[in-house]
Amino acid sequence: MKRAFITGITGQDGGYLAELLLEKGYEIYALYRRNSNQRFDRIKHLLDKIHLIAGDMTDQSSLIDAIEVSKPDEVYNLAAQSFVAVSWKEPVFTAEVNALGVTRLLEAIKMKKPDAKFYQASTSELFGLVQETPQKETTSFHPRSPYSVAKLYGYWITVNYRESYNMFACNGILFNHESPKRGIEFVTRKITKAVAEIYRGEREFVSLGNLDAKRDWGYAGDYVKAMYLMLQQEKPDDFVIASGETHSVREFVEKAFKVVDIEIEWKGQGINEIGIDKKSGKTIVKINPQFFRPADVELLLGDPSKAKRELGWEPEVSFDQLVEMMVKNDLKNEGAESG
Ligand code: NAP
Ligand code: G4F
Repeated sequence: MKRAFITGITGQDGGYLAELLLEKGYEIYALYRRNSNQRFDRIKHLLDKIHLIAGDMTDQSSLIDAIEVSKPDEVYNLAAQSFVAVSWKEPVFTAEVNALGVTRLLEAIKMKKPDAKFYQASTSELFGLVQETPQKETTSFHPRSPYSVAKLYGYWITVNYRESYNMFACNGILFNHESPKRGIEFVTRKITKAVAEIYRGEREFVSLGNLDAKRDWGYAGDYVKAMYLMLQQEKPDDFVIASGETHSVREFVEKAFKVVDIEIEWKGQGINEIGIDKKSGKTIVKINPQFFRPADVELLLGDPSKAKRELGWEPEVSFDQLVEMMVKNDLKNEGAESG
C-alpha cells in the first residue's frame, strides 16, 4: 500500500486530494496545526480514515518527525497562508510558511525519506504582471504580492532540490480553482454565499473590490487529479494546470445571480459603480475600496496543453457548471432552494 503525506489537509484542496488518494488505496498521513478552536469541517468524513500528525510549517522538528513517522512514498505540500490580500498585512509570516516552510519540508524529506516524491503547490500568482498571454511553463514570472513573492521562492527551492539532490520534486503551477469548500474570504465563495443570502432576504447587498480582474477559474476536484498525476510520471517536472478560459469577477457575479433568476444592471463608474436587480430595482452589489489591493493581478489565462499532452489531464467541470454548483450548495447549506 502506498503512503502519502499531505500538508494543508484542513484546507479546500486537502480534503479533495485525500478523498482521491483514499479511493486509490493510499494510506494517508496528514499534518494539522493545533488550534484552540480546532476546525476539521472539510474533512469530518475522513477523520477515521487518515492519520493526523500535529505540526507546523514554521517548526522544523515537527516536519522531521512527521516524515519519520509517515515514511511517505509521496508528499503533497498544500499548506500555505493562501489568502493574497492578507499577505500585505502579514508579509513576514506569509514568507515563513510559503517560502521557508517549503525548504523545511524538503530538508525533512532529504534527511528522513529522500526517495519520496514531492509536490509543491505553486500558483498562477507567480505570473502576476503577466509577460505573455496565455501563461505557460516557459512564461517569465513577475509576482505582485508578498504571497506570490514567497511562493516564487517555494517554486525555485523545489527546482533547486531536484537539481541539487536529484529529488523527485515537482511544481504544479495551478490557476485559481474553486468549489463549495472554498474559503469564504475568496471572491467566488464570497459571491455565491452572498447570492444565497440575498435570495433568501437575509441581506441586502454584497460589497466587492476590483470587478474587472480576470481569472482562469476551474474546479478543485479536477485540479487535485493533476497533482496526483504529476507524481506518477517517470521524471519530475513542472506543469501549468488551468482551464484555458478567463472570466472577470463581474462575469462571475452576473452568472451567480442568474442561477437564482436575478439579472443585474450596472450603473455608475469606479468606486461609485453599483449593481441593481433589474426586477426589483434594489442595489445588490456595491464597491468598497477596502477590497482593492495595493497591487492586483489583472489578467490570468493559463495554457494547460503540456498537462494534457504529458499527463493526459483535462478539466471536466466548466465555468458555468462551477458557478452553478457553488451557488446551489450555498442555497442548500442554508436550507433554501434555487428559484
Ligand atoms: P486553503 O484552503 O487556504 O488551505 C490552506 C491550508 O494550509 C490549511 O489546511 C491551513 O491549515 C494550512 N496551513 C496554513 N498555515 C500553516 C502552517 N503554518 N503550518 C501548517 N499548515 C498550515 O488553501 P487551498 O485553496 O486548499 O490551496 C492549497 C494550496 O494550493 C495552497 O498552498 C495555496 O497557496 C495553493 N494554491 C491554491 C490555489 C487555489 O486557487 N485554491 C491556486 C494555486 C495555488 P489551517 O486550517 O490550520 O489554517
Ligand atoms: O478570490 P481571490 O481572493 O483569489 P486570488 O487573489 O486570485 O488568489 C487565489 O488564487 C491564486 C491562484 O492564482 C492562489 F495562489 C491563491 O492562494 C488564492 O487561492 O481574488 C480574485 C480576484 C482578485 O483580483 C481580487 O482583487 O478577485 C478580486 N476581488 C474583487 N473583489 C476580490 C474582491 N477578492 C476578494 N477576495 N474579495 C473581494 O471582495
